[in-house]
Amino acid sequence: MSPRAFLGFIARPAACATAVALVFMMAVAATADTAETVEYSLTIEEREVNYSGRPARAVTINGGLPGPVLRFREGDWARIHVHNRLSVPTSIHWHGILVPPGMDGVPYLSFPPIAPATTFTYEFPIRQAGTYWYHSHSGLQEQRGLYGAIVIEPRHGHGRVHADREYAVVLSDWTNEDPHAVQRELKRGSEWYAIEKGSAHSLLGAARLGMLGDYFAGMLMRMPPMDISDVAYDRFLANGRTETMIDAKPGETARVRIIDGSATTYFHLEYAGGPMTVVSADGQDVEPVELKRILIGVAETYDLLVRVPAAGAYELRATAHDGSAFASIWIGSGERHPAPTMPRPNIYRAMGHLGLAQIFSLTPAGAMGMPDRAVKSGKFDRPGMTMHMHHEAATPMHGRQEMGREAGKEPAAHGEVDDHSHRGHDPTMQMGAHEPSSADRAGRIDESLRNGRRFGMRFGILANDASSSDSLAEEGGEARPWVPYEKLRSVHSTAFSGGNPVREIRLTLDGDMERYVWFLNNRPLSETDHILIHQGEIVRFIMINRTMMHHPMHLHGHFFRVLNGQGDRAPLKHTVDVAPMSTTVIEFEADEFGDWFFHCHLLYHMHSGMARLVHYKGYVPNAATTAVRHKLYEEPWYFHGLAEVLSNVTEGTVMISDTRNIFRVGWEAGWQRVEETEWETIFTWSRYINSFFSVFAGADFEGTEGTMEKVRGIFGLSYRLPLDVECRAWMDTDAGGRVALDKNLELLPRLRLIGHVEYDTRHYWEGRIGLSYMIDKNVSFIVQWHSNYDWGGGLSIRF
Ligand SMILES: [Cu+2]
Repeated sequence: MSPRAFLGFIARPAACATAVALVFMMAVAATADTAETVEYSLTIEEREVNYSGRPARAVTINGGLPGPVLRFREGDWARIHVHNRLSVPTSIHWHGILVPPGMDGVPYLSFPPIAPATTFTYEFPIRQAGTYWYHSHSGLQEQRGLYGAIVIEPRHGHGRVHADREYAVVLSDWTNEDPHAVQRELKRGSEWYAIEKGSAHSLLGAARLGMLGDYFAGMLMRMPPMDISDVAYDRFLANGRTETMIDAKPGETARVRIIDGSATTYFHLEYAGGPMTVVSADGQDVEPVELKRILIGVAETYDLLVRVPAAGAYELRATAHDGSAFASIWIGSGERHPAPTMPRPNIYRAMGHLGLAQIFSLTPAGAMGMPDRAVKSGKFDRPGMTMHMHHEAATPMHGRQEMGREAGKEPAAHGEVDDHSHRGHDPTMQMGAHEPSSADRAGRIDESLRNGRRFGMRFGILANDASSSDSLAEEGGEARPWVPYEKLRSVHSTAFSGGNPVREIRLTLDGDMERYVWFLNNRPLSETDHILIHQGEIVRFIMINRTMMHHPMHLHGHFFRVLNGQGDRAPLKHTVDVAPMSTTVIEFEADEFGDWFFHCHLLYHMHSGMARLVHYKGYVPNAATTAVRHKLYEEPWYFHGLAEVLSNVTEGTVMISDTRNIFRVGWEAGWQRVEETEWETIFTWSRYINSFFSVFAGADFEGTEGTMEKVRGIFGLSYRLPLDVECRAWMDTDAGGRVALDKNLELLPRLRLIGHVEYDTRHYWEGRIGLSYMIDKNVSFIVQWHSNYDWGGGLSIRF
């Protein structure tokens, strides 16, 4: 071990020490210049871990989660041997590191993945300094722990700012569930995670906040209920622990390199010992800026200077963006001083502007107020908010308006901010009015608050509703700030030298929370070829988010300028948050010839289609990669079903689906108040067009007892009407037809009203209405009146 590497080793936080001790690290004096070859050996294998009192399987690197901190100096030559001891292929991507395209680690795109029981050696020059990280790009391994920090010292000296010590901290989210089960749960459109993490929506919840207007406006416009994140987690981790210690000396200045290595979680950071000074973002130096609260997006990094207080341990708290739980980094030692509790997000606030055009729009994009033709005309190309926002959330607009000018666009027509003055006086909305205490006087933190699923066990009527928190605040306001991009200013000019042709690429970010499909320009990766760019041109991506979620968009192999109102000093980043219903513009010089991935860094979004291949014209990957390239575009099929078994009737569906195709078998059979059991089975193949609209064809079988009486071919369509009423209409081969309407209404987080009515041209009206109460993830209790079979009760089982 070289002296430099050894110093790096001892300065590391204790949490990593064991993992690091296992690293076989060797620095060899290289022949040319002073460049050194720095060699690491990383072994990937499964291990049992226990974060919540229950054992679970993790994927570890050299036995650790996270893996060891990889340290280099700018100008080094990196040689990293990756041994795969899993039973499935793996890969490691060096996030934010400028590497040759074949070393980037994206399976089927950069290289064939690393097969089980084999070793792949990555080699590349270190061309930069700063804080970065690495993670698996195979399957969902990143969710299981396959990630770690990279720290690169500048070639000369110790950088621009002084710090007595430095620490790398990888934040992450942990679930005991198999991540594939998580993805499947998301695909079946379950509300269970929202209940578990206390962010469910309901009619009574809206009423309690005096926000029924927003609730029904959202429903009228068919807006999906807003949520900050998709998954409920068991724990949030800092360097693989719920609490990690930084044992700095009193009065010192510590440089904390924060890396958000989560699969899906943004964090709010706040330090009990005072404001934090951001000195670097995504590894690139920025002019120091002091901030009290910072929102960090998935896959981003920030270097923060914090002062170690004269006495005591002060908490640097990383609170999950959805407010469900947090991880703690204690700085210093002695008496503990916890950071304040963040107010939870008020996700009842409707984001759109209620208008007739939106209510009666035919497409989801139109209902969001951002129809395709308006997007194509360039109406949403300026960075910043695209929609009418409520006043609290509009604060960052000032900075963002400037951006419009910078990008050569018209300044924003100032958002006609709705005043909705009656709302501002709701006591529950006062930010930080009284922050519930998460710690007692001795600084002990209630351990249960670290469990992001704790609301799943609460059965009080509003216990798991988004309105149930003691303190709520608007997104983007002072209490719950958005990402701090407006304040980031590069230490040097990042302007391009000029004269190069500019290529503008407009990308809408689209999605459907219910089917859990995520798109760029309304298409998943599997339906696309690539984004073509040319060496030497300036490429500008205009990203227009038409969803209610944040998407951390990451471009491999490049740094891009984020047009944030800082002109020539626009910061350079590798990952950028695109806020809900807003536009973010980035630009870069195409000088890294190759094929590169561009995707949302929310793991389950990427795997549901929100990704593209960016291809330099003329680039040809090696033969082994070309041979497997088609696998990049493969998509999995998901199977799930629902069976209702009541005392008078049984109904259900079983389906298998990919992004566009849904094969479904549905049945209904009733026996109460009729002489013989009547049954119907319907087979359909649906083609999904968008979240409102799909078309289908299939066959309808009807009979009584053991006799089949009718078989008809059917074809029709499904459409979502305003107020979220699902309409299904079909014609059949006997010249008949049927129209059915379905409506669900969440009265309480666990209790929903279910209604169904249908008319068949041949013989009948049929209807049912009832209540369904969600007991857990897979079981609900149902009481229902059916027009043919009268009252009944029973269970609904999801599988
Ligand atoms: Cu996303």
